[in-house]
Amino acid sequence: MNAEFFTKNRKKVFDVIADNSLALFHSGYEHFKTADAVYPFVVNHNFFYLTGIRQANVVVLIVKFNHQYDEWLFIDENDPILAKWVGHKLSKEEASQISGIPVQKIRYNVDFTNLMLNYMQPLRFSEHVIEKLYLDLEYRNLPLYNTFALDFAKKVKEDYPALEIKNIYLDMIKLRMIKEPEEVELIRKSIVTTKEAIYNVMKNRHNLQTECDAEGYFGFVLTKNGKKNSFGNIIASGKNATVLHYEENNSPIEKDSLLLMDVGCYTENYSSDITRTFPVSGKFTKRQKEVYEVVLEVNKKCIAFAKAGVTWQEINDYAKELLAEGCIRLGLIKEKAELSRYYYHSIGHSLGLDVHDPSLMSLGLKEGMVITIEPGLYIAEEGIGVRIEDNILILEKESRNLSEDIIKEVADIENFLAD
Ligand SMILES: [Mn+2]
Repeated sequence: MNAEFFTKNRKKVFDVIADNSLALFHSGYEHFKTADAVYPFVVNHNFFYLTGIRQANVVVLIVKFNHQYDEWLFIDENDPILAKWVGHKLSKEEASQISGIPVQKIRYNVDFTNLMLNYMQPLRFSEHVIEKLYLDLEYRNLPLYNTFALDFAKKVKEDYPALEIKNIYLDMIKLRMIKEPEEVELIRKSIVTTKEAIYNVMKNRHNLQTECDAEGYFGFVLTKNGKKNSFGNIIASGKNATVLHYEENNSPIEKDSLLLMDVGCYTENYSSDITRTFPVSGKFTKRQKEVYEVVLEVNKKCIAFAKAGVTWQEINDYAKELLAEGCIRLGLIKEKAELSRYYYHSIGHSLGLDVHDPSLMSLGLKEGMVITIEPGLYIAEEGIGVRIEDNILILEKESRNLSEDIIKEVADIENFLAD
C-alpha cells in the first residue's frame, strides 16, 4: 500500500470531524508476556488505516481549523543501543515515506505534550480555538486495551473540562467498511496464499496422522511466502469440526474423517478468511457427501443473493431457510425451528484489516464491502462438521467471489485428491 492511500484516509477523517477540532489516534503499546518477553505487537488497525505504520507508541494528530487541514506524527526516537538488540525504530524520513506525512510535521514523542498544550491552551495561538477533541475510544474499557485514548480522555476531562470529547470510533468503522480497490487487491493476495497453503495440506493427505501435521503443511506455505496467520488456525477433523473455534489442532485424524480448515493470512495487514472441508481418505462417504452438498448449495445461493441493499437479517434468514430445508432432507430435523441444533452461527461478517472487521451491521450490505459467506452444518453425533467459506466483494447489483479459484465442488475435490 502506498502513502497516497493513507494520506487519502486522513483526509476522509478531516471531512468527518467538525471544524475547530483535533482527532488523535495511537498505534498501541507493547505488552509484557512473561519475564522480559513481550507479546508480538499488533498495531491498532484504525491507526494503521491512517498511517500505514506498524510501530508501537506512535501518535497521529489530525487538525481542522477554519476548514484548513493540518497534521502531526509523533514517534519514539531511535535508540542506537536498543537497536542492536531489537532492531531500529523508524526515522522521521522512514515514517514520512510510509505515511505521506511531511518530515517537518513529524516530531518525537517528548514534544507531544507541549504541542498538544499549544492547541488546548490557546494563549499564544488565540486564533486557534479548539472546541472538540476526537479520540478513538471504541466502547470498551478492557485491561491492556486502547488505554492511551482512555487515559487521555480522562486527563482532558479533568484538566480541560470545557473541551468536548467525541468518540470517532464509529466514523472510522464506517470508513473502513467500504474498501478501496487497493484494499480488495491485498485481500485477494491473502486469498492466493491461503489457497496455496490449503492445497499443500490436501496434496499431503497421506501424511496426515494428526491435525498437527495438517497445520505444519499449512504453515509451511505461509512462512515460505513471508506471511503470518491473520487468526488462529482452525484445523479440525471429525467431531472436532463441530466446535466452531476449535484451535487445539492436535488430535489424531481418523482415516475416513473430514478435515475442516478455517484459515487465513495477512498481506500488508489485510486478511483472508477461508474455510474448506475435505475427506482425508480422498473420497467423501455417501453421508459426508450428502451433508457437504447441502452446505455447498447454501454457500453458492447466498453468494448469488448477496449484493448492495441486502440486509444482514435478510441474508441470515435466507441461509437459515435453506439449511433448515437441507436438514429436513437429511433426516436430521422435522421442524425448521430445530435448525439451531446443527447450525449456530451467522452467515458471515465483514473482512478487512481485522478478520472480523468491525462494521455497522445495521447498515446492511453496501457496494465496496468485503464479507464472508460461510454456511455450515455440525452433526456431533455423526462426527461430521462441514463449513464452506468464501470471501465476497459486494457490488451494486451482484457480488464477486474473490476466492472462487479455491475448489469446493465434490468432484473437483475428489479429483484433486486422487492419487
Ligand atoms: Mn469467517
